[in-house]
Amino acid sequence: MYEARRALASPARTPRMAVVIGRLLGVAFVVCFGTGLYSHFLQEPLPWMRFPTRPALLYQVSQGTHIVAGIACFPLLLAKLYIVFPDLFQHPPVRSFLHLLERASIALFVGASLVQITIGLLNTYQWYPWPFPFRQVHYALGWVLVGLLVLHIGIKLPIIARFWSARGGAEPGAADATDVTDGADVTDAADAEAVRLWGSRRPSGVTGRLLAYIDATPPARSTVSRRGFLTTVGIASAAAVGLTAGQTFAPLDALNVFGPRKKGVGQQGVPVNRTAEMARVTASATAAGWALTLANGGVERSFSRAELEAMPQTEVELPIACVEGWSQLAVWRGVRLMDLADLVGADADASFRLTSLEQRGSFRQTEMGPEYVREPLTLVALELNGETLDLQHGYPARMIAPGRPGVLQTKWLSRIEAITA
Ligand code: HEM
Ligand SMILES: Nc1nc2c(c(=O)[nH]1)N[C@H]1C(S)=C(S)[C@@H](COP(=O)(O)O)O[C@H]1N2
Ligand SMILES: [Mo]
Repeated sequence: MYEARRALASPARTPRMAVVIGRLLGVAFVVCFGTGLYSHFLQEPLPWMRFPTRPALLYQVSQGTHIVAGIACFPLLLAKLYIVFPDLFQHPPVRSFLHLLERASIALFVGASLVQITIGLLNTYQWYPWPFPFRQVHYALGWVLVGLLVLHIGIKLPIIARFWSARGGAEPGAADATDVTDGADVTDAADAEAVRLWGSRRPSGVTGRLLAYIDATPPARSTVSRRGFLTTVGIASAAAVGLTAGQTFAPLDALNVFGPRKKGVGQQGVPVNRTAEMARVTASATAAGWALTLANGGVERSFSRAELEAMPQTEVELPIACVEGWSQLAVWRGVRLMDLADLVGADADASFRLTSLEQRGSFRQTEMGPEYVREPLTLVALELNGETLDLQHGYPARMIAPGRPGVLQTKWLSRIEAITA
């Protein structure tokens, strides 16, 4: 076992490097969890929850950050696994019950992390090759991962504290001692350290002395240097992030080669996720008799598109910000929702339910809290970027409100009703 570990030795495989990469990975996980929770509760709010409607770009930024930090997890997690790889083969594999628990928590942590980032990434490409519902599983795994992260930090706290700063391992006798891979000066104290930190040590006796001699000689073929390793991880992370972040952050748009959507590509310069054909609304959305029904208790009023056009119009600049991370700023024009709410005498604190012409599909009906209903930027949009709303973008009328995920920006509206508790 010791020989195997030695064969895997590399200057990049040190506790210090594990801490350096681990810190970045930890930050990325926490950022993903925080922004993920925000996205979750926007879509499934607890009854008392209210959300900020400004800045209007809030969700675009938070979900864009989720995807960017999520994508950065790929190179970082691979780097981390590379660093601790020899440590995954400890001998004996299980030393005690506590050790078994520690090993099991690591196995679960690694496995769950890989599943989480993989299904997340595939989801952004709208590829669902698994038989379980993505959101529920991704949400549950988020909690599992945060729990395991806390446990992991707790267990590794001595190493983390010791190697937190660059000078940490460099105290006399400590640096080489803890660095199982560095060869030179491996003493018995060093072995003890190696066991404590990495859980493996040299055998005793003649073999041990022989290995000590080999240890003292630098490895024949030089493996990855620390600097080389960090540079590689840095370039990989920058590439993964830089080549996709443009789907959210406009200045990077030119570099967006891997993101599933491009800014400006689609009808009226805005990408389309689900088309009218997919939603099977082509006939109903273009029917001459279309009308939008506003309801509040027993009060109901219907408006044709011409009647909506005759009402006071407002122009706003708001993004479509998809849960999958892409977003697109656009100019919308239409009737303020609060004006329509007043026409049916809705209470100021009433929530609304929006229903699409779509007959099936998870976005057929959505709900909206009073903070969005009473927000002057919230429109029943009739125009997009200076033209009549394209059928693909929700003609005859669609919802557009600030700070909400794209899934809640209901297209092909048919009915808007106050929810009476
Ligand atoms: C440790 C890493 C991650 C954590 C802790 C995490 C956590 C979460 C959470 C809690 C949600 C909310 C789920 C819900 O609405 O119920 C979420 C949503 C989402 N995450 Fe992650 N995530 C991680 C990594 C990733 C990665 C790597 C990607 C893609 C590159 C990704 C893509 C998504 C997407 C697309 C959603 C929106 C789902 C939807 O509303 O339909 N996540 N994430
Ligand atoms: N009725 C209905 N509205 C919908 C959807 C849908 O499938 N059906 N898709 C939503 C999603 S996921 C997004 S991101 C936005 C995209 O709006 P766009 O196609 O105008 O860009 O519409 C939302 N509104
Ligand atoms: Mo979306």
